Parts: sequence; C-alpha cells; structure tokens
Amino acid sequence: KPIGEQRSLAHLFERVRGARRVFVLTGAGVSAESGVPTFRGGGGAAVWKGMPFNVISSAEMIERDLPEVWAWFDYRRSVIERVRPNPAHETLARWQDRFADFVLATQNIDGLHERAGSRCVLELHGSIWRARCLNCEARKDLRADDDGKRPPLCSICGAMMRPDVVLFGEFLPAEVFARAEEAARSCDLCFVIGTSAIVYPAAGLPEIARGAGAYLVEVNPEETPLSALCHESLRGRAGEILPFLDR
Ligand code: BJW
Ligand code: ZN
Repeated sequence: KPIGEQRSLAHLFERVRGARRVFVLTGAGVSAESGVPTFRGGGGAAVWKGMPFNVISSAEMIERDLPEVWAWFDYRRSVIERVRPNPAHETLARWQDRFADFVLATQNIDGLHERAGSRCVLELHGSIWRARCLNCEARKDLRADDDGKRPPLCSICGAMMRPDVVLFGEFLPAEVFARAEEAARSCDLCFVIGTSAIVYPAAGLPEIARGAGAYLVEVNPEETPLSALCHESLRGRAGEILPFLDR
C-alpha cells in the first residue's frame, strides 16, 4: 500500500483525472531507482575525493581546478551511461500526451527524462552531456563529439571548455527558467518529485504554483521544507508511486 488514506487518495485521483495544465519539477530522487546517487538524503551527502559536492560543484572550482571538475563529471557520466530510465521517467514521458498542457522541468543533468521519451524537458541545471566554451559560449555535445581531451577544447576558438551545468553561485539559463516559471504560474496541478527542495531558485517553482492556486503534490520518501505547503505528500519511491497514479 504505497500511499496514505483512502479518502484523500480518491480526491487525488479526481484531481489528476481533471487536470488540464500540469507542471512537474523533478530532482535527483527520480533517478535514484535507476542507480544514480542523490546529493543529499538517505544519510550523508555526496563527496568527491574528500570534497563535499557543494565545493566541487561550485563556480569557484572552475577557476581553481578545472581538470578536477572534469574528473568529477566524467566519473558521474560513466555511472549515468550505464543506467536506464525507470518507471518514474517512463510515466512522466506518457504524461506529455495525457494532459492538455504538460511541462516537465528537471534539476537533473543526467538526461534520463529524454532517454525515457520526454520531449522538451526544461533542464534547469544544464546537462552532463554537454560542454561549454569558457571564451565564446559555444557548446559541444559530448555524446557525438568527445576526443577524450581534458579539458576539451572549443572547436570554434580553441579555448578550454567546462561542463555545461549550473554550479553553486551561477545563474540558471534565463530563458529555460522563465519558461518553467510561466508553467508554474499557470498550472492547475503541480508535482514535486524526488527533490530535497532546498536549492533555489528551482525550489521556488512549486511555491509559485501553490501561490497561483495549483494543487500541489509531493512524491518523496522523506519530508522536505515544501511538505508543509503541499496538499498531498506521497511518501514513497517515485518509480512505484507514479505508475500507480497513471491508472
Ligand atoms: C526519492 C527517492 C525515490 C530518494 N523517489 N524520491 C542561502 C540562502 C538561499 C540561497 C542560497 C544561499 N546560499 C547560496 C544560495 C544559492 C544557492 C542555493 O540555493 N543554495 C542552497 C543549498 C541554500 N543556489 C544557487 O547557487 C543557484 N544559483 C543562484 O542562486 O544564482 C543566483 C546567484 C548568483 C551568484 C551568487 C549567488 C546567487 C544555482 C544552484 C545550482 C545547483 N546545482 C547543483 C549541482 C549541479 C551540477 C552537479 O550535478 O554537480 O544541482 S547542486 C545539486 O542540488 C544539483 C541538484 O540539481 C540540486 C538539487 O538537488 P535535488 O535534486 O533536490 O537532490 P537531493 O539529493 O538534494 O535530494 C534528493 C531527494 O530525493 C531527497 O529528498 C530524497 O528523499 C528523495 N528521494 N530516493 C523519490 N526513489
Ligand atoms: Zn570557443
């Protein structure tokens, strides 16, 4: 029995069935069942060679030790490469056709939503599969074009490249975030799935949806700072709960 009380459950199903504009925000927990480690939660934070992830995944590290930043992301890419999307990703891929208006925003950089078939994913924190030039902003798709040089060099201007991800202290891609914000503001049903909801501005999106009158549902085995704001907190694993909601 994955989810709570019968009465609220019936109400939830009614909400899901009647929803037209749905906005979903996902975090690392949605990929946990695929075998991608989360950053926090489940006891302990991610660490790389003794460095907590908020140090190695920070803007300062790009200047201080770019090769080490590449080593950290290369390691994670090697993990992600070997895993597959799980039933949570698959359910969300189906939802793009189930609802009249569906927007999926993710904090994840692993590309698993797209691999499961989601089109137009708003990648708020970038992608581990791309590099970006430090000099001219050119991008490189590492799946198609990776000679193994670290750091990779820009094929336009020859400068060094960095992972095209959003590190602590950096701004989110403005246009991507604006589209997510607009979807949050105008949805009638908002799901927050597998995120500790402490990293801003992404964690502000469900607050915007709630403030604009949406029905807010959280899917997470653990309580988060958002739980108090949610109409429903479904305490369980995304890969079990989402397929259950899809019936
Ligand atoms: C399951 C499950 C299962 C497990 N099913 N669920 C003080 C106050 C307010 C803000 C700040 C502050 N000091 C600094 C800031 C700003 C900072 C911030 O918010 N910090 C907070 C930590 C306090 N934000 C930023 O820096 C952002 N930029 C910004 O604000 O720009 C303006 C600015 C410019 C200049 C100076 C200052 C401000 C950028 C944030 C970018 C975050 N990037 C990272 C790293 C990306 C690259 C990489 O991957 O290494 O993104 S951090 C990391 O956290 C990663 C994630 O996307 C992000 C969110 O984590 P997520 O997804 O929630 O994962 P977890 O691990 O935290 O949680 C997993 C959850 O899943 C848990 O709840 C589990 O229970 C659950 N779970 N199994 C469902 N099976
Ligand atoms: Zn360049």
